[in-house]
Amino acid sequence: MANVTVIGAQWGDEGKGKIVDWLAARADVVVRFQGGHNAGHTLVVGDTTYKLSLLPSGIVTGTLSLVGNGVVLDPWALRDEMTRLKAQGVSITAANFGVADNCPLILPLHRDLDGLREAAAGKGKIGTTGRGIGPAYEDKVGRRAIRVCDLAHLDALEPQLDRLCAHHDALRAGFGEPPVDREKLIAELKEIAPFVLEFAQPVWKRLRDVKKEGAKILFEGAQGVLLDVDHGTYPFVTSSNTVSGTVASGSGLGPNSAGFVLGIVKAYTTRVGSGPFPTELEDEVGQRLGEKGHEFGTVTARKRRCGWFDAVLVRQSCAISGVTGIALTKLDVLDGFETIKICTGYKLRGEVIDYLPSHAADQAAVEPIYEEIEGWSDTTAGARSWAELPAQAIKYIRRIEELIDCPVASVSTSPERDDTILVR
Ligand code: 2SA
Ligand code: MG
Repeated sequence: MANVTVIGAQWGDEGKGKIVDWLAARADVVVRFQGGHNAGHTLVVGDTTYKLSLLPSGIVTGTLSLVGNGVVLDPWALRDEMTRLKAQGVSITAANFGVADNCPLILPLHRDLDGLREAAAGKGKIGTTGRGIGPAYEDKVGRRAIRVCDLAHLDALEPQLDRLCAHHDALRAGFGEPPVDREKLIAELKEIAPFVLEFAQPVWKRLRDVKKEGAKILFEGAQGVLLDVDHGTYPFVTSSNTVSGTVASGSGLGPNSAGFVLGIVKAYTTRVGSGPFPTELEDEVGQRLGEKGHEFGTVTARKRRCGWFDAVLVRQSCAISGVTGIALTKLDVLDGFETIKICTGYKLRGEVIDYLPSHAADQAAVEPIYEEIEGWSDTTAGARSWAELPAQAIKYIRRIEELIDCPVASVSTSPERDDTILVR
């Protein structure tokens, strides 16, 4: 296996966790390159379920796991997650885990602001995970962030705190909130600093070194292409670039390191949070998909919105992210449907289009054009070879492949690690 980049090709929750876990066992290093603890990756290994938000999935298999500079890091959330995983028997040490020392930190004031804004936005809210992700990225780009490396220089933090607090105090005042409690913030940073610094390092350099030794690198994306801050359903997006191109800037290796770009694609569509969703089903069919697919957020336990497979969106995601092949997941959720619909195009004010337009109003106005195919009554759950799949299920997969203009590299038929069909 060469290097592999795993990204979500829909709105996240495509089942990346399972695929990444499977690939991690065959990689030497697993790297997170964007997002933060808004991600929710569920790994099922035997009888044990691991829920990861910030830690790269490689940690469960003991593979070297690195958090790249493109991530925004909440050190308290990191400590909690580590404590939880260690209690499940996972070993996490400075030998198998590292964080980039140029990672911006998510501070309590970021979480405050995320919550205040969402509460004030009412119906116009984004539906964020409330983890402070957006405000932390804003401060990074606004050159006011406190970064991991600053934790080793807390005595020299005053000028930075001035800039940071001037900005946040003004925003907080707008919400009728008191200014940032600087003393408290410094005390909290002092308390957490030794924990984070144990793992801090120039990750770009670590990667360069392991690359020289011929290490196979797995880049683990979070969320999905449709949540990308540039290419997604703006403004209903996350605040990072979720596309494969971020591998380079978010980890410090060049763009030629991405290797095989694997797009994870769910056999239907889900979305959590607000924003346009052309194939959304607000009827009993959507309900059935949600129940069969256990569609609840890993991090926030929010109910996910469900709908038919949208080939227009996935084709677009695959193109934007240079996807080499897709991993189709949760096929078994479609077992037993008499007919299954696939969205092949949109109608926008009477005109047929084959892509998702950029403007939010147009995205909300597109009407899906469906193609209907016969379903299958046999179960695909647990299938591990093509031979075990009903003919109609194979037809469905082949049709998806055709419509999205990208080959299917694997099909996943249950949350279990080994219930996977590799397509050669
Ligand atoms: P944020 O918190 O600023 O990143 O939220 C902005 C939008 O991005 C969406 N988003 C997600 N969508 C799906 N899954 C995500 N991760 C968790 C999971 C979510 C959870 O895997 O289950 O547990 O609820 C994720 N993270 C961010 C979010 O819904 C907003 O639409
Ligand atoms: Mg998820």
